[in-house]
Amino acid sequence: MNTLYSFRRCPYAMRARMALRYSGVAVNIVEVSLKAKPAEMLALSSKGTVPVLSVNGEVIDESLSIMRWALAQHDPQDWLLKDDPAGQVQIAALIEENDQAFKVHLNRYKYAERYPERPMEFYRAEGEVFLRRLDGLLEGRDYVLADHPSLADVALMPFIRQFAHVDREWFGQTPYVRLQAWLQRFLESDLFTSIMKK
Ligand SMILES: N[C@@H](CCC(=O)N[C@@H](CS)C(=O)NCC(=O)O)C(=O)O
Repeated sequence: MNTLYSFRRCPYAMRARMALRYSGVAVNIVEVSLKAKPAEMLALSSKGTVPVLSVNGEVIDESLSIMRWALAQHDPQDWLLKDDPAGQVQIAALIEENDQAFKVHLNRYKYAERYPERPMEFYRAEGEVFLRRLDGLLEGRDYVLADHPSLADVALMPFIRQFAHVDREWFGQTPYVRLQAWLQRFLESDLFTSIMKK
């Protein structure tokens, strides 16, 4: 049986669960406590982060690799943009920017009291650059790289959600109305609601 060690509210685990669910691959999801990680998970991957996928004797312990593994099994809506090499380069670049730079800004904005060198608004403005960029990509289409979701949309969405939810009122009054609609569409999607069920 395929097992995914997951934590419901972890954005990396969310994106892995969405890709697995979309691909239709059956997985048994084990909700772990980050304070008391199960020994069997640590035996598979000693770095101790979720998500971890154990499948046919193989262990995949990076969320993006889990997503790519799932899509290699089944990708009915072409999230990989398989006939669009330029789009594939953009997928990788957006995810890289999200996981490296934006994630840092998000953490500092969310936990600004831990970074008292600067006010919260400073960290928020740093993250906002990425929001503006994504909003620009959504001009004339519903998803950031195509008129259907790609790996980039799904990989980024849990992080944009976190950023938006630090101060929903602030996010709601920004000029990024396309990004707001994009996020709302994901939040209401069967895909997202199904992976967040308790
Ligand atoms: N690069 C990893 C990052 C995963 C990650 O950092 N997950 C966090 C939870 S959101 C975690 O497990 N942290 C370990 C801990 O809190 O003990 C991935 O993409 O899978």
